[in-house]
Amino acid sequence: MRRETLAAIAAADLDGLESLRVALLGKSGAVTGLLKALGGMAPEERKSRGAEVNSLKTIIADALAERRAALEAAALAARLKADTIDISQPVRPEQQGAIHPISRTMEEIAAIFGAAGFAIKEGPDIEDDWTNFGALNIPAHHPARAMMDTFYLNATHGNRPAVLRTHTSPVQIRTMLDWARRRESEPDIAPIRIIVPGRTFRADHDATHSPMFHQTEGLVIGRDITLGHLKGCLIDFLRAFFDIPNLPVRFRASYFPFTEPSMEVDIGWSKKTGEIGKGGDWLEILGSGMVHASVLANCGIDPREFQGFAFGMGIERITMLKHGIADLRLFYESDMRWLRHYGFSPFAPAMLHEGI
Ligand code: 2NL
Repeated sequence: MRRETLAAIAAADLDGLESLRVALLGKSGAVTGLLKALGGMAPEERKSRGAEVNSLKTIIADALAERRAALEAAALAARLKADTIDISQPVRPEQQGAIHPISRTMEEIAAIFGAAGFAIKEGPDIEDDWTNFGALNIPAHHPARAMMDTFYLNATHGNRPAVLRTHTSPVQIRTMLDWARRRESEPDIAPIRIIVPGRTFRADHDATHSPMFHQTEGLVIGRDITLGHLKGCLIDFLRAFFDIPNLPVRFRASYFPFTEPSMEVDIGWSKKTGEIGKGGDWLEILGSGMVHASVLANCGIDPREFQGFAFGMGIERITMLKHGIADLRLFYESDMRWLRHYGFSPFAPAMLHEGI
């Protein structure tokens, strides 16, 4: 039996080996049967037969294990031989993409304000006319609401007319509404400090206007936020963004329906050479102001308890200024040569510690 079994093991493949193990050592296997038979023997006979049968069992178990190890090693060696990788083969010619300059500017703004503790908020492109206009103190017959300037959708949003948002301000409106609602159960929640980058839409198309463009707005609301905070914050931002430590910044009284007082913010430049930071001329960069008491009230915030500032800027314009891009329309043409020239490396993201 030993001779026949060892010959069968030596000739078996992996599946055959398992069948042999069951047939020999399994519950009703041949060797198991011999072991069971020991029980019915006289003590003398059991002693000599027992030694014999147990040694047979060990020999068979060892032979099974040895054959299995040999078969598995051979299978692995065959796979390693078949699976070789040709490391001398050249890599596929993958192309490296680039970050669009509009995205880059919004990332830079996020890095600067992020370092100052601002959170980023986003919202939908389609809004109802109350969130886009009414809440912002823009009256019913204001020219900004006219079809000439605003894209109205052939639809309603809730039961209000739906529009493509004309600025990112509705995101701040939603943020204030949520904040006021949350404050009812959490009176000590942190004040609002957000920036809102995103797409905006106006029915306007010429050399300096695109029907789709980008803005970033900011909003800070707290118990004791002042015009001084507004000025310090925007001066620091502009100097970081244009990377000019003593960049001249000028605040000029203006008007927006949603802020009071309102100020436009100019930076120093040279009209003649286009150089930013010197030259004695002024260039308008952003709009700002203290959030109008009616806007706070529209959002459920008591203007006797809270106040704050807001600002907004057009991304296309400051991107053109910073990088000397002459024509707005090139941003949207998807011309690969232009994108490769003006794009930014995805492996060098906007980070404040290196200077923007
Ligand atoms: C500009 C001017 C500005 C704001 C935007 C704002 C938003 C809320 C309340 C009050 Cl929810 N104000 N936003 C304020 C002042 C100016 O943008 O020239 N943008 C391109």
